[in-house]
Amino acid sequence: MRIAEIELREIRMPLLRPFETSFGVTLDRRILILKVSDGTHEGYGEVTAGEGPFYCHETTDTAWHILHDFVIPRTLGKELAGAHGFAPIVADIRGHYMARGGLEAALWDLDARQHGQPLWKFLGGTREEIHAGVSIGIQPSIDKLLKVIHDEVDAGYRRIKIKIKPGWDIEVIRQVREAFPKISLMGDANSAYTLADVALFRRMDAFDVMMFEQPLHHEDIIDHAELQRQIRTPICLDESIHSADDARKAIQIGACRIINIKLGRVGGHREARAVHDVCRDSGVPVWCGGMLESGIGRAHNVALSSLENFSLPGDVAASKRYWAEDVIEPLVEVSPRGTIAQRMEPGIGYSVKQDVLDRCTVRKQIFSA
Ligand code: OSB
Ligand code: MG
Repeated sequence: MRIAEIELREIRMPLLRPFETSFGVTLDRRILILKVSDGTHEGYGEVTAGEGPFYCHETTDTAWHILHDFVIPRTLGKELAGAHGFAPIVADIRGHYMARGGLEAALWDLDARQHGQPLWKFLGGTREEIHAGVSIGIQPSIDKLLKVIHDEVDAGYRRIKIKIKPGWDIEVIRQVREAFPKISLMGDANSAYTLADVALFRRMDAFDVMMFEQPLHHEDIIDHAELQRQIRTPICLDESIHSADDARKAIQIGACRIINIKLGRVGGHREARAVHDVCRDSGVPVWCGGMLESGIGRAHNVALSSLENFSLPGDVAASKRYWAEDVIEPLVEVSPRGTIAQRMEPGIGYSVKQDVLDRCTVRKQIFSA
């Protein structure tokens, strides 16, 4: 596979609703989109970095810098052993997984198209439909949250994730559980707590929560292992896991019983698959996380979720939950049974709406070999 041209662009897309987590509020997304071409076929990928360095150190702008100055120059004109051959040529770059992962994803789309195969099959996936869940941001009131949950359950979603933070946790979970005794419910803290909160988590054990996602520091596994020893509810790691090695260590010391895999956070499909395999071999289920992606990143998440050990519903939801207008067609849609069907077309299986993409674009650069 020889990469003749790479296009890097920034698009701006307003979210339909503000999304609030323990680390801040997002209203307008600034997303980097990569297009790669071998002269015949094209592939699309998305950088999942946020606007500010709050979920992790990367931002839209640091990703542009790393791609522009380091990742793209190394990839352009190179003869790669398929998308699989990309990771080794950027292996010496430390961190910046989302920047690398955006280009890596585009290369997998291209590789799958070269082989005339849908990406999910090309990745080795077997799930022809995946189970969709939703991530619901912190709301102005518990009543408002209950209403949002009601609507999402009505829409068919199989699992409800709520964001928690100190002051928006046990009372919220108590009331949600009271209003919805049967739903699959989980809480995501995005690192808002410390070991000083063990007693609080022990009290929250009473509400049959599927898992607490990343309760402690974004780089920690040691304290998570201590917390997991003291609570019954499974811990799921998100921020702390960037590689299969991280996953192996976290599982080995008992820091989690579930792992959320995000394509960008681990640097692309190759490492995502490796994390998946480590978890599968240890009996740890995984699910696919989301980063408020446009349709391009979302399509990659749908394909990734087809791997066998993605046995729990992920944060992969319908385009219309996020955008008035998405950049792909058809839109990512969720059935009344809470499922998303895989596409049978080559590559990501969705086509990019060039006019919408161009309208959202605020900067673009083309690199030719
Ligand atoms: O921690 O999973 C997270 C969004 C931005 C940053 C971090 C997270 C999230 C989500 C949203 O929970 C998932 C989605 O709907 O895309
Ligand atoms: Mg999370």
